[in-house]
This record gives sequence, C-alpha cells and structure tokens, in this order.
Amino acid sequence: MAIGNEKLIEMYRAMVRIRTFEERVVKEFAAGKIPGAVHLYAGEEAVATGACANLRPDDYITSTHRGHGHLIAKGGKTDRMMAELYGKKTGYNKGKGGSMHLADMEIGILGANAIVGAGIPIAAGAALSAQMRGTDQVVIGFLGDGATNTSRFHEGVNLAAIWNLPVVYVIENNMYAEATPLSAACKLTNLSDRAKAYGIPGKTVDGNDVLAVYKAVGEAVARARKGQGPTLIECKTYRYRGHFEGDPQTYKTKEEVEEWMKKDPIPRFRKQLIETGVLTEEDADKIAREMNEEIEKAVKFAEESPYPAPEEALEDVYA
Ligand SMILES: Cc1ncc(C[n+]2csc(CCOP(=O)(O)OP(=O)(O)O)c2C)c(N)n1
Ligand SMILES: [Mg+2]
Repeated sequence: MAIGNEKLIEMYRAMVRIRTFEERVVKEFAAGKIPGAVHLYAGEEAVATGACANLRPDDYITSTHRGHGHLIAKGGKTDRMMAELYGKKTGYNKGKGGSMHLADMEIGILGANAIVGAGIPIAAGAALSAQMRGTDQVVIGFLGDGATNTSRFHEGVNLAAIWNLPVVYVIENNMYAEATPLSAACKLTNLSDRAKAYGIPGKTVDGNDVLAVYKAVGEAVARARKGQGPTLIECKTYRYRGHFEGDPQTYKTKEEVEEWMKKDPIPRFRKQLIETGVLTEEDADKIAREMNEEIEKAVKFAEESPYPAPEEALEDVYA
C-alpha cells in the first residue's frame, strides 16, 4: 500500500497535535482552570489518527469519554475544544458539555459520550441513516475494551451485522477499564474474536503502529462503502495517564509502564518518517513548534472567551 508523503505528514501532525493538546490540558487541569473530569488519550494517538485518516469530511464518528484524540483526528478545532473544556461560551457545546460531550455535527463528529458503550448503537443508527438515504457515507464507532462487555455492544454490533450497515467498530484495547485489567473482565486474548458471534470480519492490530491501524481500518472502510457491511477491529494500545486525571494508578506496575513507553507511537512514527526520508529532524521539530504555538493560541482563546450567561443555562439542554 503506497501512502503519499503528504498523507503521512498529515497523520504525524495529527498525532503531535493530540499529544500537545493533552499535555497542556494536564497543566491547566492541575492549575484548576478546567472544571469537571478529563480522561486523557495520551499513548493511544495512533488509533484515532490511523482510523480517521481513512474518512471523508462527510463521514461520521462516535466517540467515548476519552474523546480528545477522536475529535482532533476527525478535524476538530483545538481552540473550540479547549474553550469547551474551560466551560466557555465559544466552546463546541457553548461551555455546557465539557470534555465528555464534545461534538461537531458539521464535520460528522456525533459526540463524545460519558456512558460507556453508548456510541455503539448511535454509530449503527448513523450508518442506518446513510444506508436509507442511499449515500456512501461510512461511520467509525470508537469504543474501549471495557465497552465490549456492555449490552450496547451486543445490540449495536448485532444490528449493524444483520442490516449490513456501513460501520467500522474500532476497539481501543488499552488493557484496562478504569482499574480493572481486561484479563479480569474477559476470557479472550483478542477482542476481535467477538466478531465471530455476529458473523462479521474481525481483525486485531498493533494500535501503537499508525500505519497498521490505517491499513486495517482502510480495508474495513472500503468494504463498508461498497455496501459489504461492518467490521470489528481491535487496536492493542496503552494509556499513559490514569483513567481520569487524578487517578493514583496503583493498579499499574512500573515495568508495564516502562515497556509501553518504549512503544510510544509518536517517537516511533517520527523515526520511521525520518528513516524513510519523508521528514528531516528539522521538519519534525518544526511540526512540534507549530503545534505548541497552536495550542498556546487555543489556551489564550479559551481564557479570553466569556462564560455563558446565567440566563442561558436552560438553552440547548434537555430537561
Ligand atoms: C454505563 C456506564 N457504566 C459505568 C461507567 C463508569 N465508567 C466510566 S469509564 C469506565 C471504563 C471504560 O473502559 P473502556 O471501555 O475500556 O474505556 P477506557 O476508559 O479504557 O478508554 C467505566 C466503567 C460509565 N461511565 N457508564
Ligand atoms: Mg480500556
């Protein structure tokens, strides 16, 4: 599979943008500038990036409580995201949703979701809508390993299978659901084996290898676009931070963390791009500087934006 240099660089930029955004979220959250809870994606950037690099602007995604990476990979704007995290009126949800409800319907982001597994049937629904409207749009539904143990997984994937819906389910197996290791919650080694129960193809890939994710999801997206139905893809990865910011992470061992740090998807892809002559060291450093500048601007935008007015509290919300 030949991937043009422009595409490779676009993917690298997306991964660095996600990491830089979140490194800044860590600082601002610790400084008390961001209310509520944040669940960081650091370490898993190759999954969202490799998956979304196969999508068109009019395709859809559903996200999870760990959604910053999905949003950025689908083209979400970091200034509006940061403003939302700050609870400001200029944010994606006018400051009323925060990290776990980020959405941008204009570019097919049907929303992050704090209810584990809730995006799975929503992805099936969006795919049904594309099928009924006769478009060739595709949906990617992101979910965690833990979400594969919910009833919504069974209902959503089963419906997608029997109706042959244009959806790709991408499992981000980061080995934990909160503090529970996957081995305590599921007997399988590869979660893609669950696809057999629904009669659809399943595949497991190295989720820290952006090109492996890109290729596997690319094949699944092509199948879905041709009307050949859903695919279940498991990406094995690791979250570097806690389940949420503030999690003491007593359930992880030092050795485990060190092992996964060696497999960090960003330095790994950087090395690959430099070795193959796609980027020079200077180019890669320039991308890092540009992302720092972008995120600096996003923070300034968030800080200088107003909070929603008290009299707007009941607008745009369900009661
Ligand atoms: C329906 C529901 N049950 C429980 C929770 C509490 N909860 C939040 S995240 C989470 C773990 C999810 O694990 P996984 O799907 O592997 O996603 P990860 O956090 O690892 O990305 C749980 C149990 C919830 N938000 N919603
Ligand atoms: Mg998990």
